[in-house]
Amino acid sequence: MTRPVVIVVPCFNEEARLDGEAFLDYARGHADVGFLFVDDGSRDRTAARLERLRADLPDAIAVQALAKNAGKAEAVRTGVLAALSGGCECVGYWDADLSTPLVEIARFREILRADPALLAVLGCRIRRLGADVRRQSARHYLGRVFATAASLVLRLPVYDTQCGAKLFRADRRVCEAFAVPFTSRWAFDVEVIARLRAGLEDAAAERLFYEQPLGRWQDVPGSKLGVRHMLAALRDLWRIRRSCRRSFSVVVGRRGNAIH
Ligand SMILES: Nc1nc2c(ncn2[C@@H]2O[C@H](COP(=O)(O)OP(=O)(O)OP(=O)(O)O)[C@@H](O)[C@H]2O)c(=O)[nH]1
Ligand SMILES: [Mg+2]
Repeated sequence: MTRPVVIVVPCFNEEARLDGEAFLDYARGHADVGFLFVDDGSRDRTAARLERLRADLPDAIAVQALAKNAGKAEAVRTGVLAALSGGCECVGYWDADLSTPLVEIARFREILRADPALLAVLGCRIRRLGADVRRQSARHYLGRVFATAASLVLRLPVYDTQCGAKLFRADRRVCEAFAVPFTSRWAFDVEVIARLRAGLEDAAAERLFYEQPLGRWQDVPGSKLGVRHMLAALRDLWRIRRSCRRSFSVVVGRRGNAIH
C-alpha cells in the first residue's frame, strides 16, 4: 500500500466493533489515504475480518499481525514504523472503534500542510456548543485530571493527550520518536510528545503541535480500558516525568534556571 497518508489502526479483539464499511467507504472516497491495521494478537476473529477488508481494497488497506498481544503502544509503534519505511508523507493513528470519525483525517492533513513547522496534529475532545462531543462523566473527569497532570509533566499547554486520533508529518524527528519501544503501556501518547519536544525551549516545542478540537466524538461501548488502566497510566506518567526531567535539563542548563 503506497498512499501518501497512512493511518495506523491498532486492533485488539475488535471483531464485534470494527465497522469495516466505514473504512472502505473512506478509502474509496479519498485516494490519498490508506489504512494499516495492526492486529495486536487478537484472540477473536479480528484477523479474518481484517483479511476480508484487505482483500476488498488491497491498494488502500494493509494488515500487519503481531503474534502476541503487545498492547496499544507497541501495536501503534510497529505500524507507524512500517508506514514510515514505506515512504508516506504523513502517518497517524486512529482508534478502531471510530470514536473519532474518519472525516477528521482530511482536516488534520490540511493543518499540517498549511504550517510546515508543525510535526503533529492531535485530536482534542472539547465539549462545546456546535460540536457533538459526548463522554461519560466519570471518564471525562478522570481524563481531565490525567490531562492536566500530563500538561504539567510536558511543560506544554496541551489539553488532551489521550485522544486516539493523531496525525504526524513523516519527518526524521517523528521516526526517532517512534524508533525505540515506549516505556509506558498506557500513557505512550504523552511519551511521544515528550520525545518530540525533548531538548527544546518551551516556545519552540509549542510550535511543533496543533490541537484540533473535534466536531464529533463519541464513547463507543466495548472499551477495554478501566479504572485499573487509568491508575497504571498515572504511574506511567510519573515515570515519564522522571525521564523528562533528564532530557529537559538540556534546556535548563542553557537558561541557567531550574525546572521543577
Ligand atoms: N485495550 C486495548 N486496546 C488495544 C490493545 N491493543 C490495541 N488496542 C486498540 O486500542 C484502541 C483503543 O482501545 P479502546 O478499548 O477503545 O480504548 P478506550 O477506553 O475507548 O479509549 P478512549 O477511546 O481513549 O476512551 C482500539 O483500537 C483497540 O483495539 C490492547 O492490548 N488493549
Ligand atoms: Mg474507545
